[in-house]
Amino acid sequence: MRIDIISIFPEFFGVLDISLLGRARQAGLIDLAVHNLRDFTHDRHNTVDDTPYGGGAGMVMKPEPWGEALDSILPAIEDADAGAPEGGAGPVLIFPSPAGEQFTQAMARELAHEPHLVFGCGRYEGIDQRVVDHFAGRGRVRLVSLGDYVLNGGEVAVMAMIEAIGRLIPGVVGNPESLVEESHEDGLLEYPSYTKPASWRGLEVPPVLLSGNHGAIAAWRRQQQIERTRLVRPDLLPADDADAALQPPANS
Ligand code: 6GU
Repeated sequence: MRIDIISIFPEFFGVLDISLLGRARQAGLIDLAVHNLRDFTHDRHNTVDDTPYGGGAGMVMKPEPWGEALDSILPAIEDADAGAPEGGAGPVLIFPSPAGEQFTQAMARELAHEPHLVFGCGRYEGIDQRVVDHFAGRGRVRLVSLGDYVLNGGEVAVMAMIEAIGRLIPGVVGNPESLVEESHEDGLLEYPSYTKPASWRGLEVPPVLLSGNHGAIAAWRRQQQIERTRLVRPDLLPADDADAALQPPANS
């Protein structure tokens, strides 16, 4: 997968050199480039923002540097994709924004299949809306929010999205089985995990996990998932049919 990031803080993404995603890049599974938005300005101060039309607090990111930065990334892709079918082809252009649709595990799964993602990190009060409108005609544009709170800019949000998406790319996580039994993969929170020692500071590992009874262990884990989800995230359970979650997974 090819990933391009545009930001006024390219140093933010240095951590993508290390850990799981760093290894995935070294292995050639992820081809990632970070672009400095200020490289696409032409004034002495490398200005990327200005006051909002209509007044109000804060600053808005100017459209021209964004236009040039995205132009420099997108046409190269259209060449690379030459011959690809219309619609559904070309990169997905993602603008992190608290005004966007909510990022979910389902969206991460969907985006993990894309050959090319472009992330445009806004700062200040956001990017001139015409950037979004213009590029909506040239690619698939999505405004995406991490959740209902406000960050200072898109960088941390993009880091979270790339980590969630990147680990779903085949080969990035060594043991694909470890991706299955996780929070949100089956619509429930994950069950609690334990390792040795069996007794620690007076706390015992639940005996069923030491029983060797795989059926009983699976049933206990399922029960724990449902209880946890009911307690802290009841919104994840089917509203009119909460008992549906009590059914074992179809493949067990
Ligand atoms: Cl994607 N961006 C910003 N600036 N704030 C956020 C967010 C994104 N998601 C939640 N809050």
